[in-house]
Amino acid sequence: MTDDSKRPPRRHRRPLLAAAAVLLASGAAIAIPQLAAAATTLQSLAAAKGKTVGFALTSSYLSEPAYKNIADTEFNLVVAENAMKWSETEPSRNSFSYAAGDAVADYAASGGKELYGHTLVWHQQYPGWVDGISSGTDLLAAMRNHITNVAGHYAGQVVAWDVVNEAFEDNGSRRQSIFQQRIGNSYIEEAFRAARAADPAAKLCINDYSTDAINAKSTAIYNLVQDFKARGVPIDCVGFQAHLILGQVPSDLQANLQRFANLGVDVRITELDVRLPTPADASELATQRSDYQKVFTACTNVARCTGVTVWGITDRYSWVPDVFPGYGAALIWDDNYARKPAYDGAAAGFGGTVGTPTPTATTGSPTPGPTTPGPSGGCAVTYGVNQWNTGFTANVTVRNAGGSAINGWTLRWAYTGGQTVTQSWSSSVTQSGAEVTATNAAWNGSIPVGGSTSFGFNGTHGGANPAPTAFTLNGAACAVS
Ligand code: 9MR
Repeated sequence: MTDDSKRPPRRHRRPLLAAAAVLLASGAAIAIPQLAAAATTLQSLAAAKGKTVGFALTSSYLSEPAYKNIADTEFNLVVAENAMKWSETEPSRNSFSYAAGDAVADYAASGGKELYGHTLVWHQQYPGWVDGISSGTDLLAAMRNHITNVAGHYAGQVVAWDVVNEAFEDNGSRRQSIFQQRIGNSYIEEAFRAARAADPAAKLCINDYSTDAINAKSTAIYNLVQDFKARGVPIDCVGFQAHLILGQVPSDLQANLQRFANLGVDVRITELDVRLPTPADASELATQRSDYQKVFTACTNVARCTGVTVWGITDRYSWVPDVFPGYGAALIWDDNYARKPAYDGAAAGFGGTVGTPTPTATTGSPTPGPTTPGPSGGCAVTYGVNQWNTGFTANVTVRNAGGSAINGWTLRWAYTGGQTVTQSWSSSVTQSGAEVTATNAAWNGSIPVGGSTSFGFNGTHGGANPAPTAFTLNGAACAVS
């Protein structure tokens, strides 16, 4: 983590304005500095909690401006989705290939983001030559050599490694991987010892899925950590992948994280996504928002939770539909890079105050939550409406009244009269309770300084149809007319 990312976000801009006013009143000729919009991002919220928020990067997607913009601005930790796995880094025995992994490391370094290493030993995505090794002694030598080289190569760059990934079955027994079968139970501690020797500064983690609850599998890892600690085998952290299903965040997630923390290791949510049957409807997206909030909240509430990593940025490139046909929409940004309600859930779980609470079956109708206004003056919104008995058509014009071009926009407002958006054009509009989020279409995301764009939608109302009184554009409050 860079020193910058540890610094709490700057909140107090008033003294600067007050000082400028005093100077102006005194007749001094000054240039008033351009005040940048203090947009709340996931990484600013994470940094304020002393945590990191990460994403799994596939470097080729950085050529898409929308992907890169989100990667650049929202996260302060990066993990390679695939580029540092054994098949990528040692495709033939003792011949190492770091180009793809280095691209991820370089991206992290250039943006001042932490780099998380994934993964040194795993029963998937290892090269075919490993399968040809029949003796335990030889496989142990090959595994040590792999770890020594790869962890050595990234020493000084990674903050942590998933040293061993997915070593257990759901019933708590050891997975019968080639490492387990040839080397035996000791392969895990051998891997951790080799990693410590190769990179003494990196935190060494064991990582797995379906361990988010207190269950047989997580208890097997708990027992392993306890045993390693008792015997002096190096281990510093435990990763909980959290590949979750909609509405199924374990109620004991936080308690589970805490019991590991109490053993004296760090914990982390390492691969979060929340899959659902596609296409997603508004109610599922609201549940997903709540799920994200629960996971981020659990991490917030456990001091030794270093942060949360999401397993990708956009639903467009998620691994989920390939592996679970008919499921997807598991991430925070949709196929078109529009923020989903899950974003607000994540932000709220890290203490952000954007958006509204998610309505649930037990809480009844949603209550508008607090909003975080940004500085005004950067945008101006005109909201016009034609209405009849229970229906209406709204037209919204967004003007860029700021000093720099807008490239991609999200406009948010709250409906206080129970209105529901039914159909939109020239933007993608989603609604979660009272909160409405409109995101640019592919063709109208750029608004030059002084320029404007318009979009519209149909909706229903229950008799009263009060116009929204506040809008935010990319997190900053807009003037309203
Ligand atoms: O997201 C990864 C996908 O692109 C790869 O094809 C897949 C290969 O097995 O691995 C995916 O990432 C996995 C991660 O490395 C370990 N935990 C489960 C993740 C999802 O399968």
